[in-house]
Amino acid sequence: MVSGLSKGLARVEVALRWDPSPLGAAAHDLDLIAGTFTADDPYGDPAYLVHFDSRSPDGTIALDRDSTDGRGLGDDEVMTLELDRLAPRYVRVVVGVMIQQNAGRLTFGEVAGTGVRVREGYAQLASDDLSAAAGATAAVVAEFARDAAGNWVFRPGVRGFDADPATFARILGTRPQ
Ligand SMILES: [Ca+2]
Repeated sequence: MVSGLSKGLARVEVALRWDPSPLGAAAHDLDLIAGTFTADDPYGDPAYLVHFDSRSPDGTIALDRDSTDGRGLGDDEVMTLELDRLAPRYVRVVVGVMIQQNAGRLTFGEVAGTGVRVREGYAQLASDDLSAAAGATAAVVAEFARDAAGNWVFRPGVRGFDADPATFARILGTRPQ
């Protein structure tokens, strides 16, 4: 875990992997998505979103690797977040995974080999197989927030949402129950 003496997180990476769908079945397309939140509405509407089709306006959050089917070795989607470069008005960043629902309802429990890792450099902050969200179609997988001193800290935890991608993009910042 992040030490109390830490200067705060600077550059973190969230990596997602999953296995392709069975032969003959529709492709399983999972997407990493990040939402940023400002001090005046930290649990409300995202200030902006970053995903396969949307870039961060200041380039601090980027999707470096994108997949529509989970094929290939290693991580299928990778997002880099340069938290130390975010403007002070941003106080919270939420990273989620959403499953495209192109061929009917598809949950994490029906996608093989799911895994999310959160790293800063060589330090692993979290690793999760998303089994806690087995019945969900989207999930928050990592949250970063500024502490009282303005330093970025990591808040681990996987939280499933029963929402399609468009809905999840709107509500991923809601306060945990
Ligand atoms: Ca994808």
